[in-house]
Amino acid sequence: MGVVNVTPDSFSDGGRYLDAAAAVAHGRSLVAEGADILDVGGESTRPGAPAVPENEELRRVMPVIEGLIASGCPARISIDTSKSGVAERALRAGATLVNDVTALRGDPGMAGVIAAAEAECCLMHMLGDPRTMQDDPRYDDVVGDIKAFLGERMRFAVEAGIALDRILLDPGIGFGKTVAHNLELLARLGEFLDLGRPVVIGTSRKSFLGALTGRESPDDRVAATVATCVLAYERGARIFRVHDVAPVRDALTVTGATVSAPWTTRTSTTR
Ligand code: HH2
Repeated sequence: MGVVNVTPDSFSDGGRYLDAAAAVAHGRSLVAEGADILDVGGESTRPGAPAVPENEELRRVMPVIEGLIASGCPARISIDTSKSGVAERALRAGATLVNDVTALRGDPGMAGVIAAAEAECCLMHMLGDPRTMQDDPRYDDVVGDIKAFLGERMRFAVEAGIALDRILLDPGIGFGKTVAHNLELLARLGEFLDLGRPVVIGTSRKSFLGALTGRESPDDRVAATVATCVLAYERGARIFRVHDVAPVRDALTVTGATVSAPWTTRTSTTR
């Protein structure tokens, strides 16, 4: 899943693709690099980010979604929003997935919009909201607490009419988590497979990678991002929300081939 941020203030690429034509070209280049899904977003969720009014979010994302569809983009289009009005317009224009970082808690109309369109949805865990989430986040057991949360959100979504097989789950790396929380989530990511739905993981260029490597610029965290994606793949994640598609695609191609390699090359002498 390649990230197409149409925002002035996203933490790693804010302001780079504000112009719709530049964002469409960027999306197309991510598809050329191997993205199967493009996640188009018009509101930053970085810690402390200001809320964006609906009309402004629509003004940012709609020309990009329409431009991608008009250009015959072969990737699925995801709309990264927590507003039902934005999701509805995006789905009508051809998006097929709603990536809601509030997991259907932000807007009471969201679940109904997704259900009516028979769209897919990604339910992500966040502690609090982007303004407060990094203020001393605490858990009894970070994996157990988030699993329980995602299970409850999944039941809510199904009761609202969203088919179970349209639901994706994301533990929300960086959304109300310390560095230690993020590392434990990655190390124990396989436990989320118990919930029975595909696991999405979004580590791309995030600040915990900067804290670990000393890389201050998000642009310099690509190798660290690749390492987390390889690890997450090995733990069972299958959708990787990233800014740098080509290196992650190569790394996952090799990881996937290795993990699923048949052991037919063994001979009695090498055993
Ligand atoms: N992370 C970001 C935004 N949306 N969605 C999901 N499902 N999972 C994530 O981990 C996730 C997400 C933050 O990254 P980015 O879009 O680059 O930054 P910003 O929110 O500042 O636009």
